[in-house]
Amino acid sequence: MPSHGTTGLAPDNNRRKGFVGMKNVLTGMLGVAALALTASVASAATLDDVKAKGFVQCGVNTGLAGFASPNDKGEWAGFDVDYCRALAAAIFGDASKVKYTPTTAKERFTALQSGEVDVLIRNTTWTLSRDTALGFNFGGVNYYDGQGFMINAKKLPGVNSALQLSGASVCVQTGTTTELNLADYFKTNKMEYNPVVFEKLEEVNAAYDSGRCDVYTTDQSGLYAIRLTLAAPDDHVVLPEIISKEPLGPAVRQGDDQWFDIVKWVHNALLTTEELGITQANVDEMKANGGPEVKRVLGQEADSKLAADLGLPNEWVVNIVKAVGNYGEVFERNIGSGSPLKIARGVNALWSKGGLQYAPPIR
Ligand SMILES: N[C@@H](CCC(=O)N[C@@H](CS)C(=O)NCC(=O)O)C(=O)O
Repeated sequence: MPSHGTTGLAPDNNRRKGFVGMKNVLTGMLGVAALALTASVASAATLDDVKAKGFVQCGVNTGLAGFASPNDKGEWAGFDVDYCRALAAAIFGDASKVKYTPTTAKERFTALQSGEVDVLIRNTTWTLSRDTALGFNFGGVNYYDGQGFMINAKKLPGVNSALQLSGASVCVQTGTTTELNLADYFKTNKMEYNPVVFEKLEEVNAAYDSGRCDVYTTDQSGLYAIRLTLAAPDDHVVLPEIISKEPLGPAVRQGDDQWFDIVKWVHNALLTTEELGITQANVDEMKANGGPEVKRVLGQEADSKLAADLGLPNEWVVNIVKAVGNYGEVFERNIGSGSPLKIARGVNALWSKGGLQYAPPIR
């Protein structure tokens, strides 16, 4: 595990790029002056930095099945991991050019602020304070989620609603919106609870599985992933209440619009290709024979500057789809019908199919 500082330095004072590039020049200068200078030097360099080192450093979970966890071969895999891979494919035409930094809920923001990671793609909820005080920008919502509760039905046989949980002990991970929503929900409903709080995911899971708490609360997607890892998954049920909005998405540091645009448009490209029926299997055929919109999206329009203006090679979308497929393919393979999680598309369906996923036009 990497260690992260806990100083919570303001992001503008804390960028690695500036420190590396200016290190020698600044030797001997006062620390305060150095920090002020690096703030301006650092602001627009993530793409250059990524290209120079030859890979994207992606902040992910420490291990959440379906979203980001090492597979049998020890390779990182999952829905969020495929977003990291899509980003690398867009930049380098090679999805393997990613290095992963596993982060707990608490560590993740320092990892992004400090420049240890270039992007955080780790079931992170887009909130106002993360967008402002923490200094981030969110490149869209790759998964619309909401917080839920899971109980052991054998232990609590009569419980079928969260409103019956007064007095329960509740396992929760610190550094999350989960912890805050939990407090709001019990207060609003005038119920008591006993929070059992841990920093590491495996500690929360072990505490719940051993019966140390009555309830597990986190994002619903997380509950489905965690249930599979319990000793007897079938004994556990997810209660029907969704108590919050958890729009999860990739986050970058403020101050680098080009990098923000790239992360945002990789997500939009995944959605757009699903909408246009461009898949991993047919992308070459679509590139050759598609209609004007398909050709434009796949970089085949004559004299197009779309990719160059983003700072990417012409076939960035082709390379994304070849590497990971479109959004629907990424979803189904990792967390949907083709995965052990079997999560329904639900609100994560495309807008044209009754869901919320909607990308602005690539033109
Ligand atoms: N979406 C929420 C919760 C995210 C979160 O960290 N959830 C936990 C529980 S599912 C998790 O992913 N832990 C994984 C880890 O620490 O590696 C947030 O952004 O605060």
